[in-house]
Amino acid sequence: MQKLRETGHQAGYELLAETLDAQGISIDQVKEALKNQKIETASWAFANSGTRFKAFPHPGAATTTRQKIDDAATVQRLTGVAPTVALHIPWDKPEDGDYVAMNQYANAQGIQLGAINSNVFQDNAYRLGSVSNPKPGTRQLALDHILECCDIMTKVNSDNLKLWFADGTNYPGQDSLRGRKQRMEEALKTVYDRLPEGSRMLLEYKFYEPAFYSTDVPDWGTAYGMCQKLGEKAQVVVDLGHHAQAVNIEQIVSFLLDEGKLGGFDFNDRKYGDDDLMVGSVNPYQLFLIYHELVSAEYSDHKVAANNARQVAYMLDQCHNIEGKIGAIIYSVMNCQEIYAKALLVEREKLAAAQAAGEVLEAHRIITDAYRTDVRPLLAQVREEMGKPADPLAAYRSSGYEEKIQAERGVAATNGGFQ
Ligand code: PSV
Ligand code: MN
Repeated sequence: MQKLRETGHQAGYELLAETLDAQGISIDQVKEALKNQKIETASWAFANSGTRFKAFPHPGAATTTRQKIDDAATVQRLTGVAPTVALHIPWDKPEDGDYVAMNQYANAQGIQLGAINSNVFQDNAYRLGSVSNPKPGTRQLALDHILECCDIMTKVNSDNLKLWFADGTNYPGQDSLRGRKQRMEEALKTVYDRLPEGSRMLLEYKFYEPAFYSTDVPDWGTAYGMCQKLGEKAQVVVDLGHHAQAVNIEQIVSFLLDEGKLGGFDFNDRKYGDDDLMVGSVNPYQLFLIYHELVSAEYSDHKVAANNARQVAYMLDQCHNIEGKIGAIIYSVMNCQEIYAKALLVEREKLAAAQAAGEVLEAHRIITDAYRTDVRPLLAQVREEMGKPADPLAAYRSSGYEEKIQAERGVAATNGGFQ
């Protein structure tokens, strides 16, 4: 494969361009879409992480937010499609409290700060939950934190407030399920009314963990219902690791798009639980089918779905426990590029005709043909046209950045589990 990568991509690119031309697909349109693709990185993915058993320290892993910003800027420099980095508060609270300076620092490194993620799951006060907690004082503590996140958004020019709640119960009878729903809705309403001008609230769902019996926003239907009540600035986030096995995520995506309620993605992959592995590493076909729904919506004449598809916030929410950080994040971005490119190659008109005629096998074949196309020469061409390395991961490995941060930062101490 190494040899194949080194022989250049020109012949493969030209063959694909000819094929697309014969199919009536504009290669320029495909390349334009790929150049405009955006994937947000997450600050916490640059730091050490682990399981509840052990967090292995990776030499050079970021410990400060400035280091995380430096690493995110490196990913952007090499890929050109990761211009923003999401923050998690208080993990990314500046020591001097100066968010404006932190934002300026990020901009000077060539990136913008992205979604502000609140954290209402780490304090001791949250044993029985945050905004759904039976105690009013704890609910207020959590609410104050989320409202502080709204203020931070204004300081760092962020348009997205991302909310995930660990709230739930461990035992039947522990609390009133309806009571918890009502407390959650009340808090969300207060936050919604305080969203900065022009921003969105992105609500994440997760079916279990850390709560084991009930979770207060367990699925997309609950998140959708809550967002629907709140108004148009509230939308649902789909984290690929937050479903039971075998759930059809692409169908959820299609439903939300059709309703204009898809806010964004937390991209990752998994085999069993919320494993936070690299996106596209275990089930790239699922990722392709999700991207196919997005592309179909974007190029459809259904206005709501098309507009929604253009505003989706794509983010990597992953934990790199044993494979190193920055290389893994670059590779994840490349996976998103590859899968998006394949989805752009679906012969959509032919597909619609096959579907209308009830030609099951033909419709399926059109989809799988696109999935099986080797788009790496196309992406190498796109990257070169963007002034980026054809193989960002190889470029990272030979850049000396990893050696530099290892020498400068050393090996950070970690505790037993998730940091
Ligand atoms: C929860 O599992 C989650 O996916 C949420 O997005 C959090 O904000 C993130 O992980 C980081 O803990
Ligand atoms: Mn997530």
